[in-house]
Amino acid sequence: MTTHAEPATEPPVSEAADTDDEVTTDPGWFRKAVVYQIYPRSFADSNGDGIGDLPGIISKLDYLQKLGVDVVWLSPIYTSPQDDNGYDISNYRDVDPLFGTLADLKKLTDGLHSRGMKLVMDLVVNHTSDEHPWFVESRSSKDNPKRDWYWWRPPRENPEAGPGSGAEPNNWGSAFSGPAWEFDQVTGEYYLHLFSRKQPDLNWENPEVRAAVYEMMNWWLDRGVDGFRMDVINFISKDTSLPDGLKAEGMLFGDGSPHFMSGPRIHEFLHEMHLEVFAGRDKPLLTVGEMPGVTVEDAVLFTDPARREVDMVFQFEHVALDQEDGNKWRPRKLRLTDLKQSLGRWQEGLAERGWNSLYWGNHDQARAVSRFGDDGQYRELSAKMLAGILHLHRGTPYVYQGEELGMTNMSFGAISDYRDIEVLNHHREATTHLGHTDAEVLAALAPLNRDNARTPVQWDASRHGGFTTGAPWIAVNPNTSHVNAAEQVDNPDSVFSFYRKVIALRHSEPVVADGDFTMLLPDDEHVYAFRRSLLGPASASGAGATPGVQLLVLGNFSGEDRTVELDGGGWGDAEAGAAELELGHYPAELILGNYPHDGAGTHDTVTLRPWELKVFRRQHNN
Ligand code: TEU
Ligand code: CA
Repeated sequence: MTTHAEPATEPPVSEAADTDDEVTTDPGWFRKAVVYQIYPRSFADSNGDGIGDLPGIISKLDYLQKLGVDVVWLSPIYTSPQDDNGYDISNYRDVDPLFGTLADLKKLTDGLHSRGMKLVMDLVVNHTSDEHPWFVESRSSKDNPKRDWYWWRPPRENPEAGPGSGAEPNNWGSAFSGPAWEFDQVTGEYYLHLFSRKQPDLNWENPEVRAAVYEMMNWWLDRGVDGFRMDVINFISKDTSLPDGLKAEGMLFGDGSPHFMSGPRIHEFLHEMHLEVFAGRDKPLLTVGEMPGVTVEDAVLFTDPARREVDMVFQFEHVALDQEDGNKWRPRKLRLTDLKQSLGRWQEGLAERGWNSLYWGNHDQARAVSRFGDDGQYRELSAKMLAGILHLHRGTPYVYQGEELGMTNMSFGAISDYRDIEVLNHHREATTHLGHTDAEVLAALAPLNRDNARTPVQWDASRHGGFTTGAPWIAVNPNTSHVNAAEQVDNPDSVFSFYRKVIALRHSEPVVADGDFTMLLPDDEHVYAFRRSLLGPASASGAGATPGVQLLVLGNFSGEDRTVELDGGGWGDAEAGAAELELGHYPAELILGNYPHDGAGTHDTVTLRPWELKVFRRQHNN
């Protein structure tokens, strides 16, 4: 854990106001920004077909503005057979009729822009749909000009294997169960698909593929979108020899990830993309790379502004701590010390160079309050506490739709209640090839399956939560009767109102965006504690002439009272040791909390009530 008290090195941030003839773009603008993720299928349905759509989103723009977010990241709305809910794209330059039209998208873009928000699109270019014309051509013959746009390999020598089975070119498994290879009758070869068989991987070694992707990205930026969230972008460079992966005991397939995660040419490709797509565009854009398995060391390289790759990455370490061997079907209890150790290491690793993204959830993860908080008695308190803890780390926070309402995991019944290809395929494989019972598999997949996060946004207490007038594509959580936006938007004590406050704090308080981060109490199993510090602006007489600002953030991750000792030389300063906190020597103000009354505390201790969050602010001399 970082114990040093050095000031954060601040990049040159231009405070100059824009003028008509000279556009100044603040390169670090996204430090102050909060991003809201929309999973369109589950957001709001305008036409009663049970599936969320673009007009539905447009009808909720005032809601987003009220929440105060700066950027909307829209999960895929492109033409798609919907094998993986739109992450299988058959036309990158059109909108799927399920969701609307290009004209609707323009209206959405304009509606966001006119409210001061930006639009970030999902970019899914590790793979296309097998129905994309590129793949249709590629599979048509071995000498088709697009043959080499994908990964085709002949069957492996295996005398026992019949045609198309057991002769896969290597032993890799797909993320959605089964082998990562599909045999194609037309040419008698296999193609690689790290995800579903309807998601063939593009061959980024081929410069024509890269050029086609960059052209498409430029087309979108020219149409006014403000950036991209890049799906599994660290999978695009593969070891071209595609070697077998290690096969763990009890597993059906080898683990190919060392051969495609952050592969040999990944930095080269992302830098090239930057030059071909982003360089020279002077409006503020956002690029965030989704990167399963990325390490802190690599993330520094990906996000160092001087290297011109991406602004930030989504790392996966903290969302793998509550499972055995990173296997989401083998959930286990999370230890708070593991969470602090992991997030603290990311804070420290990207303190000087690079930038963090911050998230508890998204469309692939369980609901934050069910996973990290308490979705029973303390649902509201813990949802608020989690918001405060996450958003006050150093980095750009992401809010996943419904998180701002404290939406919870869904309790599904039979496997037929699920919709996600990942969970359906896993259930089939586990009950057939691995010999587990239906009940065992259902119990194991309940906590972390992706459909937890994909139930519709709960707008009101009506039958389908105000999401649709028809039959929703996936069940609405019955707790919409009391967990819903209508109840919360104008209620000052709601989770929604708390998110508004936390988001507003980032905009008004520079230490939230720019301050450095010091983890405190790393060994405490119940209390999450850290300090943020920002030196005051240097005056003419030199640095340190004006007071700086510090925040002390305390969160109780338990349902019992917890008392924290405040001792030593000041909020965990280096001299006092990182494990100690102190309030007494300086006047500190409680600026944010999730209980109506301040509660107990003396100069020497603070007692946190169940799931309590307390944020203190003080000025200090530099
Ligand atoms: O997810 C990539 C990814 O690695 C996972 O988080 C994935 O959800 C998988 O479940 C691992 O268990 C991205 C998208 O966010 C996801 O929705 C897509 O299904 C996937 O890529 C393929 O495009
Ligand atoms: Ca619809």
